[in-house]
Amino acid sequence: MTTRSTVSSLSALPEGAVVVAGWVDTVRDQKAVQFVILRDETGAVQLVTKAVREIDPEVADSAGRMALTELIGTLNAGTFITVTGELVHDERVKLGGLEVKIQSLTVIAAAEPEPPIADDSSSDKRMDWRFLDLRRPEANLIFRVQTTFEHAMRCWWVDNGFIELHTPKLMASASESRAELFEMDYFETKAYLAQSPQFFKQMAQPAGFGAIFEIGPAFRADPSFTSRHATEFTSVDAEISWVDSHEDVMAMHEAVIVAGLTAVKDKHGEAIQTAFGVEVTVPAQPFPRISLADAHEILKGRGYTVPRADGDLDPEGERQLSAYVKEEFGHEFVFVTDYFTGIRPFYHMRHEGNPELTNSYDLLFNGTEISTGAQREHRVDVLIGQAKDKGLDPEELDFYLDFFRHGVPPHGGFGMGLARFLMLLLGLPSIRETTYLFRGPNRLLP
Ligand code: AMO
Repeated sequence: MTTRSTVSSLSALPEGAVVVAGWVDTVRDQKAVQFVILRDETGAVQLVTKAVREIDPEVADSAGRMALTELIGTLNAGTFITVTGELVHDERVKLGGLEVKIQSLTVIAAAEPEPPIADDSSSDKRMDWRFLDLRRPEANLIFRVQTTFEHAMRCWWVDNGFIELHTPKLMASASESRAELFEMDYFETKAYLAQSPQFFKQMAQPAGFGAIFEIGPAFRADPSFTSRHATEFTSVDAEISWVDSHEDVMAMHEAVIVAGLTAVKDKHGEAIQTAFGVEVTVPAQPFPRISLADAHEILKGRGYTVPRADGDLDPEGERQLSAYVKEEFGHEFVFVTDYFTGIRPFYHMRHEGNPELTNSYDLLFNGTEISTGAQREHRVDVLIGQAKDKGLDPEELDFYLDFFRHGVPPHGGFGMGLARFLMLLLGLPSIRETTYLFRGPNRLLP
């Protein structure tokens, strides 16, 4: 492996010989001197060399220096190179106060002269050339933030005795509803892509696992073209035994988010401020909680009546409610609780004594839903009744209903869209930016 110093490590190195490697950002080919801005995954550095335009027999290796000058003159932006040179610390150099004087330069893979995208290319064009788009330092930062956030959540779960699962994504039935379901041929039968790990994360409860989490893919055949929907997304899921209500799920959920955001703020707070102009806030616990019924009243008080007949919040309602919470509590998160039964899946537990309400919540972050959570119905006769109420055939759900026939603790959990979380954290316009490779109704490439 090439022994190279990453750009970000240079400032701590003494002056002297170094090898750097990366891609050419820009070349400034002046008469007497040439500058190359080299980027790698950690930053950008200025490389410099005197230009030698003709052979001078008086100067040692002037032929070699001239060949180097010519080579630099042909470098296209994007070309991957390795450079051996001399590191010099010089405060006058704007870019990081250092530069590398080039001794030799090797082209590893040349880029074609016309880059297919520019800074002002459309989002679609950038997605077509996502590997080039991802070279932008801000894009690189997004996925570093994602890594830190996931890692911190995972650490919190591991520290608290959770087991990590990888549940199958090929299923014999729908996992959320028959809407938005991808169906595929599967030998002599049909299979469906998992819309959520819902059933299998619940299965861990009668399995006696106690508390589990999973970060994995979920699929929805959703034909919409919004900034927050994808046909494949990364779902962050957790499920815990022995909950008294959805309150216990919310307490775990907010603790995990606080752990994730604390790590992100520590590690990337400054870089996020510089790149996106966003101050990362570690939210105070407990997050505000507002029942769905109260949310409607609050919105009415602000002059907004939610247009949906079923009572679910629409995107504008979510924005307005978040604005209210920000004004009243200075908080970026709000749990909207006790959703109406009509807009919740059959497996949500209903209120004791009020079957119109469920032990469930949505979590809104900076104006948009990022998560759904609930206590689950674990009493099999009640569960069958609720499935029938929703027009589902209990026979089709038999494998799932079996989970509740041989002993099961009360339990609950949540599912959260990772890309949505990052989009709202970084103030970006779409989950396309926070998904490594976005999948939508008309995007399967690259
Ligand atoms: P729900 O369907 O609300 O609940 O999904 C949970 C969260 O997943 C994200 N999400 C999506 N992200 C991108 N594109 C999509 N098409 C998409 N659909 C959903 C959102 C959403 O809030 N099984 C339940 C969770 C549970 O109760 O544990 C579920 O999947 O951020």
